[in-house]
Amino acid sequence: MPQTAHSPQHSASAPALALTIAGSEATGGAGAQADLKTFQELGVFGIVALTCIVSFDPEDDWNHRFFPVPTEILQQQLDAIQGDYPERLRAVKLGMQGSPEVIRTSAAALRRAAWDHVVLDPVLICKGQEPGHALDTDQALKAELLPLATFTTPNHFETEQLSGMTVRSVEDLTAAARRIHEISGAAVLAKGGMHLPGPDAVDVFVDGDTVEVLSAPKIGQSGVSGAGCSLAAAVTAELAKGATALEAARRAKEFVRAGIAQAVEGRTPFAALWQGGLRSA
Ligand code: PXL
Repeated sequence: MPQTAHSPQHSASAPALALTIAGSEATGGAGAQADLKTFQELGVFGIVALTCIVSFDPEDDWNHRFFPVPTEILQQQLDAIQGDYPERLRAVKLGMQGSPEVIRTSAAALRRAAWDHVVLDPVLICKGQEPGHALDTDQALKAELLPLATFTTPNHFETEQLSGMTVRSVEDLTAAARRIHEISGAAVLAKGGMHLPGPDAVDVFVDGDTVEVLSAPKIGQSGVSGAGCSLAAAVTAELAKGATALEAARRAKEFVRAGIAQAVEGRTPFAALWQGGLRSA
């Protein structure tokens, strides 16, 4: 390969790198847009391989319209990225995959390289997808991606699905997070969000013998778009910079709390998290 003026030395202040393999969400609340903004905000050089394009439909109650990126095109993106940074890229986040074929393509790319951190946001359903199709996607995600994850961030629904347990309390959430940790070997940050009763938004972190309940007052009455994506992206960014899994979970929760407090209102039913929340907190 030809040497260029800027290879092969990297300055000591060069940023850490992080890749997200995720979908586009056009209004800028969720998906790859949220991931990239989060990476940038936390001082990490962000890279995207796009899996699908989601556009909410203003004429149909903002339901999701979903267009999958053909797997050859995802492969081309991954080839470019992995060819460019064969050694430096050690942290990846997996967001919405959307189909079993995309999951297999992502899993194969992950197996081709050595990773320090594989953060799985196990996005299981997206409105606008066929239920049968979504079930295949769920099974492929469990079979192909969960075993590769070093950290996973399931929401309430995904925690129930992945653990096979019902979650109605913090104790249930803890038991389910432990189960997912046993199945996957990954650090687990299971999110109660707005789904558990009480004044606080409670998440449970489980890794080996460490169990920590992370709690912060709920803000508003409904969820905010991009909260799950930004949380997992913030975990990925902090891990890429060298944080421990527990430190990454704590900082990510703080990042998301500040972003929800200053969410951006539009016409969709959910406001969008502002990734700059900590700057003006
Ligand atoms: O929040 C889950 C999510 C992830 N990725 C994309 C999305 C959504 C939800 O709308 O559109 C691309």
